[in-house]
Amino acid sequence: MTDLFTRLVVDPSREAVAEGAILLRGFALSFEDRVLPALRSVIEQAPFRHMVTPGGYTMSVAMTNCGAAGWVTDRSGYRYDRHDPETARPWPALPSSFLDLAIAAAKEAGYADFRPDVCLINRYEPGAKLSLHQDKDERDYAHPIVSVSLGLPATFQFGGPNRIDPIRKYALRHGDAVVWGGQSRLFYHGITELKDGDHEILGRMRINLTFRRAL
Ligand code: MD6
Ligand code: FE
Repeated sequence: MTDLFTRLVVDPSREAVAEGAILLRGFALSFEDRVLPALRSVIEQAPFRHMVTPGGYTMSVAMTNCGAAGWVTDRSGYRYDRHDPETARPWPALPSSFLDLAIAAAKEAGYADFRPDVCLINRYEPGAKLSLHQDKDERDYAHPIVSVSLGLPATFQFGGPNRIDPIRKYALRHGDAVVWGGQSRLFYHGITELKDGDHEILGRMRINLTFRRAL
């Protein structure tokens, strides 16, 4: 059994992004048969919606959630809410396929104890983007975040601890997973405007699942 560092050096599907952050190319592909039907069921119970930022802008990315709470934004701010504000009901539970995927990816990246309690689901249609931001609404930054890309490819921007730090770009494709924590947990990142295209399974969209331990 080779150690994590050796695997990172020799395995071309493993790419170091930053201290504590690793890109696992194609990691989600073997989960896709279970994850896609589960995703469909979550979306039926908690449909995508375009949320409004505290500054009053409607986000181009449509969002929904599953798990013990969901990430929401409105004029009063960003927060995790145990209920879907649209329906006043609890968010759908985390499907077992989602949990299995997130736990396996985190373990592969060296975070063997990661147990997510929430999953934010982002939907990008052509032209949608997510401006540079930090993920800082979670209670404990010791936990990593697992991010899974599905559908159309996107350009992921990864910066540093300050908004003005230099940015590197990574192409994220269907089935790629990014796990990040440690030193880079609060680094700025974003997604540039999605290019039009037609993915063989998901059509004209990109879906991103981000798993966190939020509560
Ligand atoms: C996206 N992802 O990939 C947006 N945040 O659509 C994120 O904002 C993100 O991928 C924290 C950790 C991983 C991520
Ligand atoms: Fe983020």
